[in-house]
Amino acid sequence: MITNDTIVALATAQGMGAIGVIRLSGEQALSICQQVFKGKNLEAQPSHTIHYGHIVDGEKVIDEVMVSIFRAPKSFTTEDVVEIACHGSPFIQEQIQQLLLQHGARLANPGEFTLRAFLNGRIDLSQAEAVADLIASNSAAAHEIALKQMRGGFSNQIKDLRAQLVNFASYIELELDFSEEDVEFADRTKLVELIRFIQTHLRPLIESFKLGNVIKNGVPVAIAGKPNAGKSTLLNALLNEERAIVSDIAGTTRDTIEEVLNIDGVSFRFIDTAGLRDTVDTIEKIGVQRSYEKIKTATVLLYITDAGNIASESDLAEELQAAASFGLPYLVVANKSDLCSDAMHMQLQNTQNVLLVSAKENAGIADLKQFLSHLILSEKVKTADHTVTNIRHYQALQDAYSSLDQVLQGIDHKITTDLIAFELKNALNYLGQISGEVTNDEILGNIFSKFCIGK
Ligand SMILES: Nc1nc2c(ncn2[C@@H]2O[C@H](COP(=O)(O)OP(=O)(O)OP(=O)(O)O)[C@@H](O)[C@H]2O)c(=O)[nH]1
Ligand SMILES: [Mg+2]
Repeated sequence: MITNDTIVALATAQGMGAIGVIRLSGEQALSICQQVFKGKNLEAQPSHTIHYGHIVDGEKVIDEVMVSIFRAPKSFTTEDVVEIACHGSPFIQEQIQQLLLQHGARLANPGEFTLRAFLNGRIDLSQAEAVADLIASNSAAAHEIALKQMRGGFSNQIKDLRAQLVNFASYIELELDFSEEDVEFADRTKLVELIRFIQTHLRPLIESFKLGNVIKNGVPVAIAGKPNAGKSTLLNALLNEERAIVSDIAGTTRDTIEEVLNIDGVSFRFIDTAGLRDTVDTIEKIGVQRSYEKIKTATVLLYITDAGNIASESDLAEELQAAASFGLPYLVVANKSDLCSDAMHMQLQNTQNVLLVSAKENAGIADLKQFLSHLILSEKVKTADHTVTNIRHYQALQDAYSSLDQVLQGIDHKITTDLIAFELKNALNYLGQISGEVTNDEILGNIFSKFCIGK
């Protein structure tokens, strides 16, 4: 990987804007910019300063600009970085980029600025990935997690634990060199202790992924129940928009409908489904099948029931039973509270896991939103300080955990030192992949190709 040439890219979004920022990074950043800049001798200016001037192509003025200078090593990439803030016309931006290319810069690859920051040791790999997550974050919760990770997050902790394990691994390797002499340089009891200690740190991180992943992508909430219960009306009430078709004909919704709503800084993905019933209608049947599939992938189930139809204890018990049968965290939403008898109203209010609402009259909708946000935010508190949102990290953590299990079993069964050494090496390898202490071109290519150009 070549890192000494000077790269250029538009750092702001493509298209028209008030201003556009073009970024250069590399040894020649200042000298290349100077060749097209009129106003000052940039190369004589100190780091972290901003300068007014013009970008020119020979005699022709292209734009009036502000140029910021960040000298190595105090810059995003640790190289000399120059940022040209120009007017945000796509034409001007293109002209300036072309000029810089003509004067010796090279167009940056996707994520190449961040890649350089990583290769130059300014950030580790998980921090680099957090940069991409931060840019993509679209809710307060996703933003908070990405920011924590960008500041070092759990990868610092993993690095520490790994360093302790490296120590033991080197003693074990040493034993292999003296294999004829039957010596133990690595204290097995202490090794077992350390491994258990590491595992207690890995476990909550692994468990946090389930939640971290849904926070990043939106928490899927299935809205399910019998036909005509008012599922689509509820979706509309939540969104405050006539999104789904509502009618008094049972079996109105056939296909699933998904919409995202941000509640208290968390994105929820509401999925309205076809009413659950046995039907001979071919299309509705497919819809019902889809409902079951969608419910399976949801984090939370809102089981909607028509409170006007609940006449007895056994009716209620049946609906509660149906909701619980999916094995998900659920809430029975007793809809149509406006049609419900006073006695039943009282009873439903005092039943656990039941919330009375009227989707049609918009009653109880705020309580429902509060229930959902509490559910997720309290889960978040329960999980680790750090939340894993990245599937690559999740896999590496899991692999490291099971390699450590293998080492423990190996010691327990007194297997040969070379097998223990092998599993230890695997564990070190997986742990190292998270921060990028262990990496290869394939991993890097995979991560950085997903970045946008200019980041
Ligand atoms: N009185 C009253 N009627 C409601 C309420 N919510 C929904 N309805 C009515 O109940 C009927 C069915 O509503 P939908 O939202 O289409 O029900 P659904 O559960 O989506 O039905 P399917 O898509 O067929 O499974 C419609 O006539 C709605 O106007 C409510 O809170 N009170
Ligand atoms: Mg419907």
